[in-house]
Amino acid sequence: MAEDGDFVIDQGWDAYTDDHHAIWRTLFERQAKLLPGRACGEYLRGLEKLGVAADGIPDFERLSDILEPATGWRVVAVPGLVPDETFFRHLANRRFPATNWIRAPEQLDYLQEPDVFHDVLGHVPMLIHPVFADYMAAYGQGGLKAAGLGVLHHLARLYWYTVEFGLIRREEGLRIYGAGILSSRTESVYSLEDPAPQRLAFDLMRVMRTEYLIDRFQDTYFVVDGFDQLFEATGPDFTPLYRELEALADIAPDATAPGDRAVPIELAA
Ligand code: HBI
Ligand code: FE
Repeated sequence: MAEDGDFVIDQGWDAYTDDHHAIWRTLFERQAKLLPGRACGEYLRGLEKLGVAADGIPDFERLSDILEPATGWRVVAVPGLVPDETFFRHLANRRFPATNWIRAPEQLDYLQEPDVFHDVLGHVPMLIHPVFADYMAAYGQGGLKAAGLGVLHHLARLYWYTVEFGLIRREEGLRIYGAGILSSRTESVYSLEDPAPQRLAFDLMRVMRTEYLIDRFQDTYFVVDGFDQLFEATGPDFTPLYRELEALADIAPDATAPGDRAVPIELAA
């Protein structure tokens, strides 16, 4: 499985200390209190099926042995952010590259680069959902193509506003599926309840035009109606879309644009 140049390392599960597992426990227990009623049901079921819990940093082999029969995905350990090309190739081959180290105690509330908590608590549970699992693989394939066309920044935005910070509409209200929110104590609340950010109905071209900032809460969240909508969005050949995008201006993270469909927070039944 490990191809040269794919940055895959051994997770080193036995090398984790009690302190490492204690940091995981602290972070997990915080989210366990917040996410019921905020995370989408598919995510919560994924967490349960994978046995991701407070006891400590999960063993990626164990997670992969549950994931693979369900959706073909495995979790591989990497030392941190890997080059875009490598990242997309892993996703295209249904390998989720998860960082193997955990943040320091003083970084509990924020860290720049994804650690094992962000990747495993945030991203992995959704990979047991068949449609989302297919979306992630399709995204990887699209990324390899986009890299070839030099339009990666457009696709990175799609990843950012769905896989990292996506919201989904349910009759009981808005729910979270984006990993960047699910793994953040503060943004789990802000994204659903704060009147400051705008929440817009998902629109593929609008998302691919919208810039993002990586070191603060989002000014804009995009809301999908379902994961089928997300998967179908990756259906068409993006080449003509990229040509269209080249002629359209980027949109600032906090800007509004013609055609935006605002989604109100109180989506009472
Ligand atoms: N590498 N390990 C890792 N994890 C990521 O989430 C990641 C990455 N490399 C690039 C990247 N994400 C983003 O630039 C994607 O949008 C391509
Ligand atoms: Fe992430």
